[in-house]
Amino acid sequence: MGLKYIQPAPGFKEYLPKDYVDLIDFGPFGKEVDVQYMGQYKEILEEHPMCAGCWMAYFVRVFYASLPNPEDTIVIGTAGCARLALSQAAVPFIYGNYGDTNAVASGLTRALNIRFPDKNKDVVVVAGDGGLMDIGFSMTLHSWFRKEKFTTIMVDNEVYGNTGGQESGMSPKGVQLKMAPKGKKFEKIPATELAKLAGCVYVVKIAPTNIKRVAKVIKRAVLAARHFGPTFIHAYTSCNIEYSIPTEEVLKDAREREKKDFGFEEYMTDEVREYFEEIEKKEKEAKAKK
Ligand SMILES: Cc1ncc(C[n+]2csc(CCOP(=O)(O)OP(=O)(O)O)c2C)c(N)n1
Ligand code: SF4
Repeated sequence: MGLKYIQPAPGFKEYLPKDYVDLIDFGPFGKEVDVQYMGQYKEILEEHPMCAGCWMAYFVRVFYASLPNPEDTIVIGTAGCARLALSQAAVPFIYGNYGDTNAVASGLTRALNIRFPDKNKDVVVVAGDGGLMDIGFSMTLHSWFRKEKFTTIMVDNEVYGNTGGQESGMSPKGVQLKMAPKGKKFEKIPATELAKLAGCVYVVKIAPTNIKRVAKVIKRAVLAARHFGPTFIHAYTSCNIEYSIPTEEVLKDAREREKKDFGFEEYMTDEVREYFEEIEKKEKEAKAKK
């Protein structure tokens, strides 16, 4: 990882696959890319085997387009739908055992700090609601209590999608699923509230209806984790298959859920707020000078 690692030795470039060369020449490594130009440059994630029209797949694509320094990022995932795409991307990916992502990320973050004390190396966990709030619950919470400096992104499709429709702690109360036909008996776990209580310095709840806002919070979460402590994004990423949402209605569904129970929430500590104000002011000044 790092720009040097991505750049081939002189003379070697002509022997590399075209996809790789395009990534070096037209990809987002080492540059600022604006998420609204997705599709107009070589993306970190282009092909994946997730279901057609899956909103989680779209979110993962946006996630890669939003990383502040993709060349210095390692992504950790686990069993679940998202890893089908995460493992196809041009950013190093580690497959943590189901439930263990935040323990793996804790060790990795510490190791990177020892190996590269003067460089920023970003670790981001992207995993499902089952992986983070059910089976990985203790690993997730304890990484937050320990104030581990990495970002956790929960792609919440409110079901165990990858294994065919079991109920998750994040499924809404009353919902009937293929493998939970009696209906869920209790409310969704209040994940963002737990994150705040456990010490996350930046916490967001979001339905990805506004791509620029998604990009902004992902960048903020990674930067805040780099300097201050654990950060958490709870994103609604619907499952077309288990919730029978026709592909052409995924955005409509996301907008409806946004109104109902995924209204945008952004929490940050005072020191994180001051930090963003400072860097965003500098960014504006730099843009005005151009
Ligand atoms: C320790 C362990 N327990 C169970 C499984 C089986 N398993 C694989 S994916 C999955 C559920 C995935 O649900 P979620 O984390 O919500 O992600 P989604 O597929 O819905 O995106 C389960 C139970 C496993 N791989 N490892
Ligand atoms: S099962 Fe659901 S969440 Fe998984 S890839 Fe298919 S639509 Fe997406």
